[in-house]
Amino acid sequence: VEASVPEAQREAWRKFSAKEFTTKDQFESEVVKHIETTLARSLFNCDEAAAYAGTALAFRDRLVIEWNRTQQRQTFADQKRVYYLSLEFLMGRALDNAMLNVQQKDVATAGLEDLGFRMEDIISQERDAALGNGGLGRLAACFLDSLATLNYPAWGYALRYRYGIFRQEIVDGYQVEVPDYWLDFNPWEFPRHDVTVDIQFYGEVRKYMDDAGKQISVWENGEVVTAVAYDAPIPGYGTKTTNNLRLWSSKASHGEFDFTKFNSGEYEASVADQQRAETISAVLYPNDSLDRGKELRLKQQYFWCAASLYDIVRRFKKSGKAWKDFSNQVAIQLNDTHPTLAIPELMRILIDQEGLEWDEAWSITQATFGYTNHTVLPEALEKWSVPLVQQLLPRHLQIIYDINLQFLQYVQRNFPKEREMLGRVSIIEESEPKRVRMAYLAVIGSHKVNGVAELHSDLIKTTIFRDFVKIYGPDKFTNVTNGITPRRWLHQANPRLSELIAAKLGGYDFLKDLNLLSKLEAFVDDKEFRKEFQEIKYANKVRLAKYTKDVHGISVNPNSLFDIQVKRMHEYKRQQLNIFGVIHRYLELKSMTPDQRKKVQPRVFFFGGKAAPGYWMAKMVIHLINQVGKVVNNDKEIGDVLKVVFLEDYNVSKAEMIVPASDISEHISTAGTEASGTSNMKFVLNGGLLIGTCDGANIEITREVGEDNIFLFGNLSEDVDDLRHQHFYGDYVLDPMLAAVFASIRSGTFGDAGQFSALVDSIVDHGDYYLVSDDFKSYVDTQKLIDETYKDQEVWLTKTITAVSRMGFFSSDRCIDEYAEMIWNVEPLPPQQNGA
Ligand code: HBZ
Repeated sequence: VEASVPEAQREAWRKFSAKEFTTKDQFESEVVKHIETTLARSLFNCDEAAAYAGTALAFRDRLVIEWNRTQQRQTFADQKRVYYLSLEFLMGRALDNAMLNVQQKDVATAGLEDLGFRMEDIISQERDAALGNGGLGRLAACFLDSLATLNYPAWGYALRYRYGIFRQEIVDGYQVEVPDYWLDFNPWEFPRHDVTVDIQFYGEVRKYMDDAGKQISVWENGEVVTAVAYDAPIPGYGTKTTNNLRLWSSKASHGEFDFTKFNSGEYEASVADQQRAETISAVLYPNDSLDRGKELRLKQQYFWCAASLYDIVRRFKKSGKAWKDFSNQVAIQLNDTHPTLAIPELMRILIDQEGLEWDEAWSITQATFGYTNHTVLPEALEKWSVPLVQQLLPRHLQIIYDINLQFLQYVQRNFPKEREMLGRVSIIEESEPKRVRMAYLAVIGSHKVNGVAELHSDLIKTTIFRDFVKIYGPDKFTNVTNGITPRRWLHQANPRLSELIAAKLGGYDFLKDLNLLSKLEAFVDDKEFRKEFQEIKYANKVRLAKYTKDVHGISVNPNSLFDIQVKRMHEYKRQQLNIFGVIHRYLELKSMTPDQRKKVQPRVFFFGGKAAPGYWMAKMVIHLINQVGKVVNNDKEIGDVLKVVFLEDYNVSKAEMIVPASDISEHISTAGTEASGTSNMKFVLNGGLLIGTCDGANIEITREVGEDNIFLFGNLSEDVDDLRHQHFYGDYVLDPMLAAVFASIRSGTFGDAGQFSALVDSIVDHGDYYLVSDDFKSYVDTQKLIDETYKDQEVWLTKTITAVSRMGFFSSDRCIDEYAEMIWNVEPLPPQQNGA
């Protein structure tokens, strides 16, 4: 029962109800109040960190007011809600985003100036909330921004990791991982010590017959860990809607210590129990494309799914509605297979706790869940060992077997002649030990399955889920091409460009309706506009050049062509292709006369990205990039014509500085391997062109911006199988330019060749799985074309402006509307109910 203030006293309450600041003076008064009282500091003791804290707390208060109101309105409206389950939300910094979304950054900038601080310095005090690995986690963050901006009633659910993705340091050219303890000061979260859920692990299942002769299962004698909710407000842009992101933290179920143990002298045991419980939410797993099958990871997944479902079901039950209405009130989206245990968990709640029959529980479950797939790479598909699931979640394993039995019987009835299909589609893989195929469970337990770009959505239907298309028909499978939020990735990252666009289009409406960018194309020949557009790009390059000098000690000329590849390090993303191309360029330059060299378009190659700590091949590529940089950057003969920079510790806040500074960015995965990519969209939106393969969203970007405004190269996904076969049978010749690159590596040009032999061997001797050699010539030729094209700055500028104006499709607002209509069947709160 919730306590509320009696009717008669509400008048007094309302009189003093918290109000938002709207003026500079009010803002300053809030900041000073927080610094003096909340932080207990003074005029004589206020550094930038304190000024950040005061500013953040002032904005936090603002958000909280709208957040509370939004929750009330959404409860009152009683519409269907969306729950986005993601183990990762790569949020980045919150302050700048909050200021821009509530449209008070100007007020705050002026206020801080009065108090003696520069806004830029204050913003950069904040640590990134880095609760994610890469694209999947950042997509979830963009989706939250769009859900709030479009007034959908929506919650995110995740884990409150004590350590987010590790910080990357480069020491002697090698990656070193440093822990990211980010919670030191986090004003954006609210602990809800009253919102807790006890989560069970291990134990056993007891079955008995009830009086009516029905079989009942009880899961008992397990170990219990408590989930505590921490909430973060998610403000929409230019709306009062402020949604909620709920993060679960684990703690021992009996509070700090087990006092029985503690009092009986078992101090160590009681502390150890407590630490064991807290370990569950301690750290984000840093693998972005490999399934490691670790018990702690499975514990994280169940802990988070069970706590979130308990919360969702509790909220539903408060409405007093019947179970048949559950899926009319609740849509749950599974971001990859990580939350798939939510499917058997909902079945367990409905059957074991609520007493529903299997068939009804199953149709509710299927109608509730949607599943998004983000990869076709086999090594990334989650499969949990049956003995592990049996031990940790004995009741869930029974339910999974029951789901499988029902499913296989259905397949047998409908495809009686295809007996081999049963083994192929079974949720249980008959390996040693047996394993649960989580992607199959997710497909079977959801009403819709989507890929994240057209090519990818087609590929899942013909590869990993081929049999399921036959079983369920094609309508279960759909596509929602990824998108990005233009608030963070244009307005926040590139304020001058956003302002210029607003000046031309007569306001900032394009930030809410990105298709309005198309009107920019009318200005493509406008001299003044072109000049300003180009100046902004140059200024953004100067900013990155300054950073490169300050942090890495490398001088780069902002008049060079800036070529950027920033993303997680992975063989399929082919940073090795890029660096081999750089070596080829270096060898060419070395063979030229000084006069010839002067005619070459100067270029800076920027790289950035983390390698999973156990992925030694990816780490080897980082090392090679740094070694090449060391040689090239110090070669007096080469000078400014070629520079190579590895930007340490790539993350969201650095992306906001890096992305607007590109002339060209590289999205060069082996065709058919990159599900979508999202940074490709960010770069084009900020006036950079792409060099890319026909993969993921590159294909749709080409469709939108036109073939003339993108540099595509390489083999197509339909040719990949044949090419791999040719390598297997030794039926190919190594490209001679690539052979020369390898020869120079082997000769020790970039340090001891032994350090890179596994990388070279993987291509020369071990089948070149990612087809680097097959695409090398096409890549080099296309880079040449880019040099030529860039020489005519007017032509280049026309391409970039045209491309920007055609990027409307890639707003995450469009994605969210598609999910809402095709998958969730939810509506935004209408204006009269969203506070507008
Ligand atoms: O998801 C990425 C895809 O590689 C990229 O193409 C796509 O644009 C993006 C959004 O749909 N996938 C990931 O980022 N995946 C992970 O980070 C990941 C994290 C933990 C895992 C597996 C994958 O266990």
